[in-house]
Amino acid sequence: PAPRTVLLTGAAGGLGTLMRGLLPRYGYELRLLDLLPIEGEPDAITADLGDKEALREAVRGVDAVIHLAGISLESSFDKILKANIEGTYNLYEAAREEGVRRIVFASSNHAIGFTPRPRGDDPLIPVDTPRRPDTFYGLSKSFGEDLAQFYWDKHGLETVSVRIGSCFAEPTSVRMLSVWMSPEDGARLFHAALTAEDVRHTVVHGSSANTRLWWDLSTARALGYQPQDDSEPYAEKLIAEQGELDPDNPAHDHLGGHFTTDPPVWPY
Ligand code: NAI
Ligand code: 15L
Repeated sequence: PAPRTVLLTGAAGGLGTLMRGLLPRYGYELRLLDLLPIEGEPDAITADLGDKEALREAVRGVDAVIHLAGISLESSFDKILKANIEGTYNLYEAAREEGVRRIVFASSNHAIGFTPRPRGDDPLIPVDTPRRPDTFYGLSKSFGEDLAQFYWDKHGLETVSVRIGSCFAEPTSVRMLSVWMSPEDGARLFHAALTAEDVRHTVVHGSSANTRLWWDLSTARALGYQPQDDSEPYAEKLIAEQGELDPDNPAHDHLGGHFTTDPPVWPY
């Protein structure tokens, strides 16, 4: 049967807030969890991903989990280790122990951020491109994808790892024209990831059907995802404000953009 009760971790965050608004339309009953309390949501679970007992209780009885919680930008290795690496492990262990069948994992384009962006007639970046994390943050997403594969192979716990591009109300940079996922397409993709059959561990690229697309959406489409949006209407204004991508700027030359060139956050 299709999942109905879904635990949404990171529900207080930007994407979590968007999905709290959009996913109930698909018939899901959401259980919310975040480190931070959520205004107007007295039933939300306020817990840290480090709290194993709280996680076990949070996943008990749900059909699936959408795992968004964690640090969503570059940070120090220690912080990423705790929230994203140990935290995601704790969530998978809780799900395994409680018999949850499926997790939708918020991976990121930054797991493959050092992949050169396609130019001209270059082929789109395939989903099986070697991982090339651009930050400790991207490394934690690469770990999460491996963890997901391991929990499928070892324990039969299914995951769809969604390498999200940029899911915001609107694209705000020229790079985002290529990786933008509209919130509505985000909800369509999460719904497909929750309901497709026999996903084992599937990795998908998460964006709208952008005219300037850099990556291949075929594994997402194979889940039943049919993107409806395109960033192109935003192109003229963004290019007028910011200029075209500069082929001599290394930050413009890779999928991960400025994440590839920003200095690391110290201390390691
Ligand atoms: P966000 O930073 O707005 O939200 C993350 C949420 O996780 C926050 O509410 C925070 O309180 C919570 N959180 C952090 N550490 C936690 C912990 N130890 N225990 C419990 N909760 C914790 O980030 P956003 O943009 O909403 O992203 C959500 C997820 O999607 C993140 O995993 C991010 O890496 C991923 N992602 C998002 C993209 C986007 O375009 N928004 C792009 C690629 C990936
Ligand atoms: C991410 O992984 C971040 O979580 C998000 O805040 C954006 O920076 C996005 O990637 C992006 O690459 O635009």
